[in-house]
Amino acid sequence: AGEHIEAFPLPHALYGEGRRNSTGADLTCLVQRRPLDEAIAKTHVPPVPEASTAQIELAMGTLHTGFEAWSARPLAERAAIIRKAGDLLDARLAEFCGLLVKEAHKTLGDCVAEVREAVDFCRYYADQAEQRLAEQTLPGPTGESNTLRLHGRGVFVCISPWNFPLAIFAGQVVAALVTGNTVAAKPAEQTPAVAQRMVELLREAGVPEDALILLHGPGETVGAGLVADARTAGVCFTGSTQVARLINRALAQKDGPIVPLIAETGGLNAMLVDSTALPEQVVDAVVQSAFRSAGQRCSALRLLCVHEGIADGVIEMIKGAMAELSVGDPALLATDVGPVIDDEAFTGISRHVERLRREAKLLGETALSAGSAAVPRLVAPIAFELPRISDLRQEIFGPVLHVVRWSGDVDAVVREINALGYGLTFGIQTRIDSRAARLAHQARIGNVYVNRNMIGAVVGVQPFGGEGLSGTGPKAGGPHYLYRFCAEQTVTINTAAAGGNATLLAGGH
Ligand code: UN1
Repeated sequence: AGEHIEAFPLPHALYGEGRRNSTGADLTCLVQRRPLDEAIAKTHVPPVPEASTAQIELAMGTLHTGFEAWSARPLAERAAIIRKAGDLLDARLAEFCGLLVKEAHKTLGDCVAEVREAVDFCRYYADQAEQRLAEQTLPGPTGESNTLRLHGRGVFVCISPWNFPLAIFAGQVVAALVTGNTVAAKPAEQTPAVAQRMVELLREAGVPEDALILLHGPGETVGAGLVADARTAGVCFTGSTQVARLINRALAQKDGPIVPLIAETGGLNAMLVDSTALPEQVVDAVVQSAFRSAGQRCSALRLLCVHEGIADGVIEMIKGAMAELSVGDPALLATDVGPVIDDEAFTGISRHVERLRREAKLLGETALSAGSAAVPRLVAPIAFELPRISDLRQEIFGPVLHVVRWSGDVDAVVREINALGYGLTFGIQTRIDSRAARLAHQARIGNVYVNRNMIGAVVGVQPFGGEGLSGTGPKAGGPHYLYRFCAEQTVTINTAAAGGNATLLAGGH
C-alpha cells in the first residue's frame, strides 16, 4: 500500500496515442498502487437477475429492430463510439481491477493486464474497422461500376467465458458492434458483474439501448435460447470444445438463415524443449505458462516435452522455481497464483491431481503457506511425469503441469503433438534457429512461441486463436477477425445503360 508506484511489466495497451514503442512489445505499465487498493476495498459485487424466456424474446425483437438504425450509422461514428469506450475504460482501470479481483479472483497483475487488453481490443477493432471495412471499388469492364461493401449481419450472439470476463467479453462485443451488428451478450454465469459494468460503460460511450442487450443465466437455457432464435445472424463463442459442438449442432438444426459460428475453444498446449535449449529460459517460460492465472487460460502450458539429455536438470530447476511461488490472496501484489474460479473447478482439478498422485510420478509441488488457509479454492501448482504424450487426453483447466521426456527424432514429437488434435498454443525452446522455423511450420497450431513463454498474446501483435479442436478462427486481435462478423455485398451498375448494349453489339459479340 502507500503512495509508491508499482511497475507491472506488461506488454499490453499498445494502441492509442503514443503507446507503441519501436519493438511493439515489452512496454512497462506504471500503475499507482493506492487507487487499486482503494478500489478493491470498496468494491462489492452486485447480484444480477437471470433472463427469463420472455426477456430473451423481447431482447431479440428489440435487437432485430435496432439493427436497422445501428447498421445505418456511418462506420466512423461506430468506430468513434468504440474508441471512446476504450478511453473510458483506460481511465477506470482501478475500478475494473477491483471488480475483477472480487468477482473473478484474479491476481492484481492479471487484472491490470486484462483491463489494458480490453482497452486494446476497443482501440484495435475501431482502427481495423475503419481501415478494412470501407467501401471498395473493384475493377470491371468499361460501362460498368463495381463496388464491394461490408456490413453487419444482424443480431450477433456473443457468449463469453469467466477466465477473461472483461477482455474476451469486450473483445467479442465491440467487434460485433463496430461492424454494424446488434448484440445479445451472454457472459459466463460466474462473472456477470464485470460484464454488466462494461455494458454500462459502452452505453456511456454512445452504444444505444437497442444495439446491445445483456442476458444473464446458464448456457443450457439462456445461451441455448439465444442460439436457437431464428433472428440470430451469427454466434461468437469462447469456451469449451464440447459447448462449441453443442452450439454447432443447434445452429445446424434450426430453421432460418445459415449463420456463422466463431469459436475459440480449448487446448492441450505443449512446449517442446530440445537438448540445446537454455535451461534458465525454459524454467521461466514453463512457470509463467503453466501456473500464471492458476493455469486458467486456454493458452496455458499443459504438456512439457523435454529432451532426455537435459530433463533431469530442467525438472530440478522447475521444482526449485515452483517452491518459490506464492499461492494465496489474489488482492496481494506478492501473490503469483490465486484461487480457481469455483467449487466445481476446484473439485475437478483436485480429482485429476488425486488420480495422477496414484498413477503418475510426482515431480514437484508448491506448498501452501499457513497464511493462505483463509483463501478458498487454492490449488497448489503441481507437476507430474507421464510416460507418453498420448497419455494426456483432456484439458485440465488449472495449475497442473504434465512432463514427458523424449529422445530421437524431434519431428516425430511434433507429429505426436499434432495428433492430440488441439491446435492453440505451442512453445519451442531451442538454440537452433532453422529447427525452430521447421517445427513451427510443421505444427498445426495457431500460436507458436519460440524461446519465450506461451501466454499473454497481445492484441494486434500475436493475434490469438487456433485450429482443429481449438476452434474455427479467425484470430481475435488480428487483421482478419472483423470480416467474419460481416456480410459482403457487391453492387454492379451498368453505367452505360442501353448504350452499353449497343456498344457490345457493334463490337460483333
Ligand atoms: C483464453 O484463455 O480463453 O494468450 C484465451 C493468452 C490469452 C488467452 C485468452 N489471450 O494467454
